[in-house]
Amino acid sequence: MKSRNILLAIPAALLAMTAMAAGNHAGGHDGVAEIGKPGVASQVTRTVIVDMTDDMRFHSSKIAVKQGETIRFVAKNSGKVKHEMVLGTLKELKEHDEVMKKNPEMEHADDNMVTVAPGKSGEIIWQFTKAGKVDFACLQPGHYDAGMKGLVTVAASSKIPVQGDGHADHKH
Ligand SMILES: [Cu+2]
Repeated sequence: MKSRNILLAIPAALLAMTAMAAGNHAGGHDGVAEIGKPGVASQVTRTVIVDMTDDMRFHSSKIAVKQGETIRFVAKNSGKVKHEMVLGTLKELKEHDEVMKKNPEMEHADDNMVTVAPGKSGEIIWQFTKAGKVDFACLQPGHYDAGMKGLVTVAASSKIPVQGDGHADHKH
């Protein structure tokens, strides 16, 4: 698709502005603004349960949300090995997957991911600020390659203010 090339051509200055607009979360993940931002518990509009199983699948792996929605993902590990749910762009997930392969014992944690022990569940609260697609995957070594991935489709909404123009009012 041509549109991907256009995305890659966004000047660094614009990306820097986007990062600033993302506000107080200085996580250093360049793609955070693209996939949304950490959500606030009091603003959760919906809970989505995602079951993670040892056949290397998420159930469901296809999730539909509306732009502006804050979702509480409850990631349930029904398997006997560790699984995790990591939200990101496909590019970020692939890069992160490579790092995890080289450092299988690496502990990693951030607002866009949750690592879950067998039989347990964990959660991610995430606000989808931009219409489009947000990928997710399990980055335990080998799991992504085995197909443990999914997709959140974010439908455009006209009801919320335009993001990132600095004029959005802050509601509580
Ligand atoms: Cu897994």
